[in-house]
Amino acid sequence: MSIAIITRGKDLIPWVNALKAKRPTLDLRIYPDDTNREEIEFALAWNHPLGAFRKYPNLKCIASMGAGVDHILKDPDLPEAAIITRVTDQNLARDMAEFTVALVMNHVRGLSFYKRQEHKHLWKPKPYLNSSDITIGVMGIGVLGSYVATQLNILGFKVSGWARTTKEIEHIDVYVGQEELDAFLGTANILICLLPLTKETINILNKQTFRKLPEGAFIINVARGEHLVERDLIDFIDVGHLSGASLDVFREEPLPQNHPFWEHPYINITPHIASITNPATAVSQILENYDRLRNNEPLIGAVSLTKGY
Ligand code: OXD
Repeated sequence: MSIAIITRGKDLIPWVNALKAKRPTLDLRIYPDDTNREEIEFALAWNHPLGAFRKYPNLKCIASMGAGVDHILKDPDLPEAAIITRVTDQNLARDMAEFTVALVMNHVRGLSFYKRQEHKHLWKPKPYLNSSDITIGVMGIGVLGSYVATQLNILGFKVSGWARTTKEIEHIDVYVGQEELDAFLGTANILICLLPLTKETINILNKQTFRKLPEGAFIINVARGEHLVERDLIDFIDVGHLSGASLDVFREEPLPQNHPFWEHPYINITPHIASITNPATAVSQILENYDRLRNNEPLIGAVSLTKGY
């Protein structure tokens, strides 16, 4: 068996090195320079050219090179027989938790506020809230979201989660489904989006959602740019209902030079770096799945096509 890597615009050197270091005999092919595509049953993919999988008539597994699979599922021409997997590496959850904690603390302790004051040479302390006075709502409590929620709770925040189906997470109030969305939003002083991108969650950060948040709520989006209706965010910050946002993901990446988010005083931008898959650790799961596929065993991180994650 051989593995094909099918991507666009990704630096493949660390991936090839990590795969070769773990499995020196691996027969690795890189699209579009590969031949004999009928030999390929296992593909690694990130942001592939749509339709490319169809060129591999015997594909049995398409493994995402990250936690998200929306870039694969948006292909209308997916081979029906292929199982799709995503990286569930515990390092991704740790990195995401560290990053969201940094964003939450930046907001809670007013670091961006003081940065703006610093530019004006202003020395004006303002009162601040303690973690126990703040409720953080985490939308999406899968592998990443539940870890993030737990870490924030350890810091003393009240944390609630919103999920599609019931989940038990110690110390976290879990709200379920559309019926409990309003109740979940009603208490969230900080709303963190960690949802998978599906047809149910696209544009979920919109004016209806923002309206239900308490006055002064803060938005953190570390999931996908398509979750957010950008104009609604700006409007709700500008009228003062939201206090601001930290965004790591955007509908268009890199964020276009003339985008209003760049100049907005209450919006912090980072370039999609919340939690970056480390090839050195992710390849262990990928090679494990490669072996499992050969042995007809269930794959780790297999995605449900109906749920979309
Ligand atoms: C991912 C990402 O899905 O980097 O892994 O966004």
